[in-house]
Amino acid sequence: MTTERTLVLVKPDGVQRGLAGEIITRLERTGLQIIGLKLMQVSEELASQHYGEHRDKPFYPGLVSFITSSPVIALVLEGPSAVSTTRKTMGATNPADSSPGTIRGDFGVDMGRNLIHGSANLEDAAREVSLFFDDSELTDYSRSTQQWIVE
Ligand code: D4T
Repeated sequence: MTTERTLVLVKPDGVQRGLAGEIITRLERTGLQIIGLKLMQVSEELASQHYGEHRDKPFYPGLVSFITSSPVIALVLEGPSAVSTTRKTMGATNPADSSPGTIRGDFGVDMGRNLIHGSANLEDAAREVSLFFDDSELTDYSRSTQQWIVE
């Protein structure tokens, strides 16, 4: 079993609406382990690096102004299949298409206010984790519950 790391952002709408705890709880309950966490203001520069792949899309300006509009909570989660487990817990990009029981399906109705970001694949995860966190901000620790989470 391969251990993965993924970057999660509780976006400004999640923080402003007081849903950060609920969102983090849902991710934590999967069994994935939080190894980094901080409240931070995303700068224009960081936003443009993070959303570089969307630079030419019509929704890009709105994306950058939204993510820089108010603080986000950034997390690094670690565990088996961390990338896909997080994406499944989040739901589809457009909350209108997200299933009930997912974070976006339960708390969102609009594509531009989809509450949470999670890295799309392992390559993006590695890049995004190092964009948002210094190595010194990530913590290596073991949990006594781990034997009840992973065989
Ligand atoms: P993020 O990156 O926020 O986790 O979302 P996804 O990985 O699920 O989706 P994405 O990269 O394709 O889109 C990034 C971000 O842009 C917004 N968006 C997207 C939008 O406002 N209009 C659009 O048409 C699309 C495709 C929503 C998420």
